Amino acid sequence: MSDAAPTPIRTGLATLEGAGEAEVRAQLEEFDVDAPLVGIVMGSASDMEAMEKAAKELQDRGIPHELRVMSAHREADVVAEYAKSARARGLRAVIAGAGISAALPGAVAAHTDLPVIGVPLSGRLTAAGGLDAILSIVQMPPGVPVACVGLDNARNAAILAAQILAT
Ligand code: AIR
Repeated sequence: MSDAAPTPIRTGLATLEGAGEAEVRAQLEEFDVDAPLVGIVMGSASDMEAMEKAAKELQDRGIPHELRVMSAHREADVVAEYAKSARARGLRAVIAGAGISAALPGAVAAHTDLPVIGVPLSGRLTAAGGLDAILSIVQMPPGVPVACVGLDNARNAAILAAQILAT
């Protein structure tokens, strides 16, 4: 073992030793390490069972996330506000699941430049076994893309979000 003094902990703010330590610790505490990096949104509470699989995958990977219900059609203003503030709140990607006329991923993408991953959902109201939601999500206009995973495959959306965070 060396007798040398231990190397002080360096942070992006200062060196954690001596006179400034209390201030540096106070600043470090302002960083919320549990702040969500991925937002999971869905058009209805009836989508929760399918979309919870994304949350579980992120949970298993230790990626902080949040889960919200908001409909692109029933609560358009809520969706717009959520998307507009997403980057400033620290989110790095948004997973959006919806069924039937599944506008939610596109509505989110309209208001943020964060990557948006759509999850088309088959539900009790679906036409053509989920093809309605698939086409609603995939057929975005040029310049406003969303990614799209397979029908009801929220877990894949979470894996893709994790890959985006790792780039
Ligand atoms: N939805 C809700 N607002 C817009 C759309 N497309 C979708 C939900 C859900 C389906 O409508 O994502 O898959 C049925 O919703 P609910 O609330 O009637 O069960």
